[in-house]
Order: sequence, then C-alpha cells, then structure tokens
Amino acid sequence: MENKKYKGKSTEAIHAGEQKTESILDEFPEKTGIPLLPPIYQNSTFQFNNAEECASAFVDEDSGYVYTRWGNPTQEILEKKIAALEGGEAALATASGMGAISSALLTALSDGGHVVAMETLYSASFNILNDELPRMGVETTFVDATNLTNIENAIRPETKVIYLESPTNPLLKLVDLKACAEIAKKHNITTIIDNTFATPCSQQPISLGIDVVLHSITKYLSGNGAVVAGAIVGDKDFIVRVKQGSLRNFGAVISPFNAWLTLLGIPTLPLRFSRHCENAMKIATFLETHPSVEWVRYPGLESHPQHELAKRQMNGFGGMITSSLKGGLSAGETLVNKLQLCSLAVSLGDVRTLVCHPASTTHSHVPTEVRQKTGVTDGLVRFSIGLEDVEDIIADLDQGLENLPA
Ligand code: LCS
Repeated sequence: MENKKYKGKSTEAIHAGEQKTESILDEFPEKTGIPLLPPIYQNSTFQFNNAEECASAFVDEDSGYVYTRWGNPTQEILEKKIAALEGGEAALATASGMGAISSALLTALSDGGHVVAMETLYSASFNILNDELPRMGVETTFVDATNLTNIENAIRPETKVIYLESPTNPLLKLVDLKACAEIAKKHNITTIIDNTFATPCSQQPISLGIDVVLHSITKYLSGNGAVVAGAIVGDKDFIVRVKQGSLRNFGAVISPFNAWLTLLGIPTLPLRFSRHCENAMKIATFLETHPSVEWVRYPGLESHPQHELAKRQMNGFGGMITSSLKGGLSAGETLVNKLQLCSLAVSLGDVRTLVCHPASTTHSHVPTEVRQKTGVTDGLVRFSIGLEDVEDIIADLDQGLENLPA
C-alpha cells in the first residue's frame, strides 16, 4: 500500500507507514478493539495454507512473507515510515548503519568501478572505502568535497559512486548537495549520502537530487540508545536490487524487535530534533565564548565556514558540536574525566548528552597522518547534545572546563 502524504514531519513521523490492523485479533472474533501501536512480528519464518500459496510467494515476493531475512511486516512498516520521512520511493531497514552502507555500496558497485568520497567520514565508512573495497578491485579517491571542483576533478570514466556525509562526522563539514547531484547526473554517477547527522527533519537529500540516502538508525532515528540499526532510502529499482541482492545474501537484516523499538522512537523524532538543535545552539555559543576553548564547529554558528550553505540547505543545525581545547589532548582528558551529567560515550543522537574524544575512539583506526591532514586532531572533543535542560548541561561543561589552560 502506498504511503499517505501528510503536510508536516510530526504527523508523518507518527502516522506514515502505519495502518490500523485487526488481523492480530482474528483469533478473538467476539472482541473489539484494535491495537494502537504497530504490532511486532517477532518470528523468523511464515507458514502457508497450501503448496500453491507457498510456491507463489517465492515467485512473486509481494504476494507473501516467507522468511524474515527476506522481509517481515514489522520491518516493512518501519521502511514505509522512513521512506515517507526522506521523501523516497522506498526504503530498507538494516541491522546497523554499517549494514546499510555496505549493502548500498555493494549494490551500486556490483560490477566494479571507482568511488569519489569526502575525505572525512565516519571511520568505519572510511575503512570500507579505504581497506575493504580496494581488496575487491574498487578504488576510492578521497577529496575535500567542500569545494565541488575537487569532486569534479576526481571523476574518472569508471566512477560509479559519489559518497558523501553532510554534516560529516566529526568535523561537521557540509557539501552543497544540490550542486553535487547536478555534477553527478552529468556523468551518470550514483550519489549516496549518509544523512545520519542531519536526519530527515533537517534535510531531505532526495529532494535536492541525491539518489540514495543512508542512516544509522542507532542515532537520532531511534533516539533511545537501545537499538543498533540502519536504513537505505532510494528509488524502487535500487531498493529492490539491494533487497534481492546484497542485503538478503550478505544478511545485514534488521531484527523485528529492533524495527519495533525504532517504531516507538521515530514518532518523537521531530520534537526531539528541534530540542537537540535548540540546546546545541545555546551550548555552541557558550563554548565559543569560553576562554579555554580554541575553536567551535557548529553549522548554526556564524563562524562555521559554511554557515550560509547550512542556512540554505538545512532546516535546523542538529545536535552535534565539535570543538578543540587550547590545552590539547590533556585538557580533553581532564574535561571528560570531570563531567558528571554528560556521559563519556561514543555514539550520538541519544536523549542523553554524550561526549567523546574521536582521536582515541571513533577515529583511532584512521591512520594518524590522515587524521592530522583532515583535521581530526588530538585535542578535538565531540559533543552529542542531549535533551536535558540546557542550563544543567552548560553547568556541567562549565565545571569541567574550569582551570583548563586559557
Ligand atoms: N554513519 C555515521 C555518520 C555514524 O556516525 C555511524 C556510527 C555510522 C554510520 C555507523 O552506524 P552503526 O553501524 O553504528 O549503526 N557512529 C558512531 C560514532 O560516531 N560513535 O560511535 C558510533
């Protein structure tokens, strides 16, 4: 069934993909009352009434559910919701963000080719492009994509994919998505973006001409810190290719339970995201005026080198802030050790404020020279601003920064 169209993101987040269902009550025909929440079908396999039904589900996948690695109603409700939020034709939910990224790349590069990618990316995404794919004969050219000429210059006749994050993890660099999509279309190249940091509340890349959108659901989409999952959004053709090929065969499929937990999280995404943005703007401003802070990167600050692009391209600047302390590595360590409310933890998009030190955690596998070249320096501290009262977060950061070198 096609997704209904709604005017606003909150209505979409709550209602898209969901249908009132009575089928679960078939066993109790004498009772009324329809479950308000989407049901969870926590089963691995499905049974059929007869051999013909079973055989036809193998031939025509849309006619039935066979096995949860091939599809499951709870997964499908989530997929419809995410497709609606991103404005895509179809979506797939996956076992992790990396499951989404690897399944999408394996599909787009199924007959080889070359990739042009941004030079700062989430580390495991960098690892796929820098270590895993070259072993299969697929090379990546990493460029500073804040300047689109660098992308254009890196394109080769065999380039199949332009791979982007915007904002990037952890430096919050942006790419002009509309202009980049136009370049890619001229060369018949598939554009893929990891939209985890922005969420569909802030930017919908498909509306700007990007072909495929990826998510780590683990972060803002679920928002509850209880799920590891991912998603791929694109046109029906691409999604069917991923589903029937790399996703099914390599098996990075979401569990019905994680799909269901995500269905509990997404309805509050627009509300949560606007509070993340509001808190982050206040905290970025606080950090920027603090004497112990060397610099702050936040797309909402005028000091962000691409603030004008952020205003044009994003609807809300997100909950992620990156900063560098004047005292370098030891100041970063002192800060994270002194924090009482904010948690020292990787991941992001949680309701709690999380603080991490990329050089020793998320980006520790990226070679030092690459980290230095791309700006992931030793003194960098990354904040995922949560939904606590902003005064409490600021008070915690203020006591953590006290007496650090200014
Ligand atoms: N994309 C981005 C932008 C991410 O930040 C992450 C994980 C992933 C993809 C992978 O998603 P996963 O497979 O974990 O669901 N980012 C992390 C981070 O910054 N700290 O810990 C994980």
